[in-house]
Amino acid sequence: MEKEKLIHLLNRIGEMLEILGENPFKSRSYYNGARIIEGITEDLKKITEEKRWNEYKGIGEGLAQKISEYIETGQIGYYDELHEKVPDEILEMLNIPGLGPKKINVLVKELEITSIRRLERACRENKLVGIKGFGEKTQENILKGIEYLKKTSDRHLFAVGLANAERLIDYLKKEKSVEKIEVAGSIRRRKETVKDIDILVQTREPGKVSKLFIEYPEVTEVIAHGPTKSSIRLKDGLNADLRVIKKDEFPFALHYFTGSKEHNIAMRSRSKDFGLKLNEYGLFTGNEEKIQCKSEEEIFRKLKLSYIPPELRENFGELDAAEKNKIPVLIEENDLKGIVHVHSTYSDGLNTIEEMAEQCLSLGYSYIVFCDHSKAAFYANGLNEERVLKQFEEIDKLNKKFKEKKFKIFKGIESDILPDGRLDFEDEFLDKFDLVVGSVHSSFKLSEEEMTARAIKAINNPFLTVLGHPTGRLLLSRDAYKINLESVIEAAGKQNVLIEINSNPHRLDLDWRYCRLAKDNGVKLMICPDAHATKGIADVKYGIGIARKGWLTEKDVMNTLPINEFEKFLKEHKKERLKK
Ligand code: DGT
Ligand code: CA
Ligand code: ZN
Repeated sequence: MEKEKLIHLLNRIGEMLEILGENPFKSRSYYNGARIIEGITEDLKKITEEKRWNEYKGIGEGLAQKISEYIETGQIGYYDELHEKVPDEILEMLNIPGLGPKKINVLVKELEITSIRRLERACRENKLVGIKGFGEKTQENILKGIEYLKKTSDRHLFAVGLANAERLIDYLKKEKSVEKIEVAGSIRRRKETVKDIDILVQTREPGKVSKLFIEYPEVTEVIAHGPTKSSIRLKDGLNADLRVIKKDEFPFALHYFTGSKEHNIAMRSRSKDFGLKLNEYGLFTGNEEKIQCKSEEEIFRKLKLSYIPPELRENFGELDAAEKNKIPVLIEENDLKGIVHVHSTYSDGLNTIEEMAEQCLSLGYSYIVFCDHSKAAFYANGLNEERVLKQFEEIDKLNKKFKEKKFKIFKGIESDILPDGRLDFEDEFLDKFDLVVGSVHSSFKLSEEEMTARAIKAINNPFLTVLGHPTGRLLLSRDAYKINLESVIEAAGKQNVLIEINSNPHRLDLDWRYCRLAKDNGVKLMICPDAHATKGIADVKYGIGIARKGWLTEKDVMNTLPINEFEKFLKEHKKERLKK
């Protein structure tokens, strides 16, 4: 926590310096410092106490002094000083996709634009076009960015919502009178983004629990405080609602507040067909008699439905399936046997091959597939043929050591899909890999036809195993590129190419809405963390959430295979594809 704030402050100092038009050298040293801190695994306090910051190349004396100040006081005076000159209204403009501090500096200087509102007006009045370094295109993009911001500003990544919900629930459990506590809403349904945290509690002491709730240390504002409903704002920028529910109403409230709204409407309509009424308080007969239900399962049963897991409650056909007893057994976290698509220090990862492998082993997985970037991704230190071969040597060496632990490292690559759809290596070289992920990392602005053709050309390459993050979206910050996913999925099905569910919480790409289409086209999936550090490996849990939302079972996802079968699968898959 402490470290993350420090990283944020250093980056912010860099940005404020740029906005103020200071020497770029200066701001770069702060960005650099933030990156170095991010990579340090040692205790920062210890380094400060032992005055060892000079051991870190890139952290000069001035920076060391500020870091030490933060470690000792929790603040940086220099940050506050700059913040006086660059208020929040200006900093908020940084949230506009595509607008960086350097451009903001120009906008402030030339047009006295000091807020998003003013910026929007200036764009609409066509005022940016005349400024050096701007143009019609930039102005258009900024307007689009502002629109995007408006649309998404009250939403948060699922991972942020979940972490906040878990912390808050742990805290509330301290109150001994809490008999039941559940998170409902979009977090329980594992939506990729969430607006707020909906918490339901059953307790004999509503007053005590809601008092504890509003005294939560992470509260920045109490929005409402009452005996059955309270609402707070958290420092991470999202709200949490607490509802105190009576014991015999709990399953009904849990079902209602889990939603989705569309699922609730369908459930209510089904109840009506049975002459019943369903709401957050209960299930009632025509003459208002209450039908007792002790659990959600029972509510579904009373409506002649099998249990519908929360992830499926999106009115995507789940009632029909439940009526026919056809709800699939959804994949679970511990079905995954191996980790596919991670980066190492060979390209832009923070940890070595050995560290990443050890982490997988300690998490109970039995294989890992490295997919570092290929040479076209020069910004990410992508590998050329020579460096790939060097990596292979290291992997071979490590595999000797891991053999007795029944753990294996596979050789993979995340090859760029070049703008024309070719992969980044010649076929003979691609043949050396156990697995090839192909991803688009450049030329995002192609037309839909061009982008679709690009992906399909890559799919037609017999050495491609998995299509990586198929839409390139970054949740809440960058829209998917234009691509016809239906055609891409169809092509993948024909060519027997797998599609990735990229589990990075910013991506969650393939989107859950397309998983069933993939399955219907015979496409298998791979749930990948795309981890750039040991910490990122655990992100596969978010991919599992998406796979569950997409109705997928263990059989649909290939890295659920145990190590021997996985190895066999890769070999046979390659053979099959080459035959076609
Ligand atoms: P979000 O936007 O990420 O917070 O999504 P939800 O689904 O958590 O939405 P929220 O927090 O507004 O409401 C929680 C649940 O309460 C929602 O999933 C279903 C239920 N609900 C809310 N408003 C309505 C409504 O007007 N009709 C029905 N049938 N249910 C509702
Ligand atoms: Ca909600
Ligand atoms: Zn990638």
